Amino acid sequence: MYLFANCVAFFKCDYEGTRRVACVTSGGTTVPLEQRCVRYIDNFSSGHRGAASTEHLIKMGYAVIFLYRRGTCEPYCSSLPDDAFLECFEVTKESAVQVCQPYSEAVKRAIRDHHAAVAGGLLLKLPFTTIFEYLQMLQMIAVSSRSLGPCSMFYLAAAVSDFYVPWKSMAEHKIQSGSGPLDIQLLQVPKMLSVLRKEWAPMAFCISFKLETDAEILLEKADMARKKYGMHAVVANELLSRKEQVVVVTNNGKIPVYRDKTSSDSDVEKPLTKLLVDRHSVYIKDSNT
Ligand code: PAZ
Repeated sequence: MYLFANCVAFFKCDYEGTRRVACVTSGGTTVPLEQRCVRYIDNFSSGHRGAASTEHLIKMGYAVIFLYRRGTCEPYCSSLPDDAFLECFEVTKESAVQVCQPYSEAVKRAIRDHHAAVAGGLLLKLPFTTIFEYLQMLQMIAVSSRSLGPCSMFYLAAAVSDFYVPWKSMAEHKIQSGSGPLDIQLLQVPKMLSVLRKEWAPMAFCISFKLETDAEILLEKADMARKKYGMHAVVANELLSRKEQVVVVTNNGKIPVYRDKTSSDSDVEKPLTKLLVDRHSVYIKDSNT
């Protein structure tokens, strides 16, 4: 209920205007193995793609709902150490807390940019952990954003579990190790992308991501996903090169996007989001005619 109220309030302020709203999903979903969860299946996603893309989209005028895995990268934190709170701050002799000198500029910038985005109504961060939370929250966001029509964008960079244990067949208590080898049947997670496109937010501009480790099958699988789920674009990436290059697969062809290697602080998300925002502009224009 609280989440729904939050989303509605977030959208309402832009309803009269022309603000575009992107829902960026980020990080990996977990699959609990027990109802009183002690163990779960996880994946590698760091959330870097989603966090960096969020910053670029906000810079380009979007309001972003950042649906992210608790504990993964968040926008405006990339230049801070992993344990920012403990490493960036120190206690003075007078018991005041101050920023340690080497991090002074990075911390100030992160705090300033984050506060500006939140105070300006341009960033709403919603954390998830499990696949169940993720799908429920995505549905709620999509349904609440329906009234934005083509002005809403779904940028689905989260690594969503393919297999899960249904709640009803999940052990209630911690699985005992003395009972021999573990035999659990995982069911396939229903593909919610078609439901998102057809029912939850049929007018939204939808971009999904496809990750493979085998370059031979990547582009074909991305194009198959585009057609099967009716995506406007699928971003294809390989595990090892994902920070350097991606390929945007659309119905007009395949466009490679590279990180600018001449600059050390550049990322592939900058040209990627620019390309997708341009495509979104064309989509909005076509929807209005
Ligand atoms: O989160 P990250 O920056 O470490 O990696 C990004 C990514 C590879 C998870 C993303 O680009 C992606 O491909 N997501 C979809 C993965 C999939 O389900 O195929």
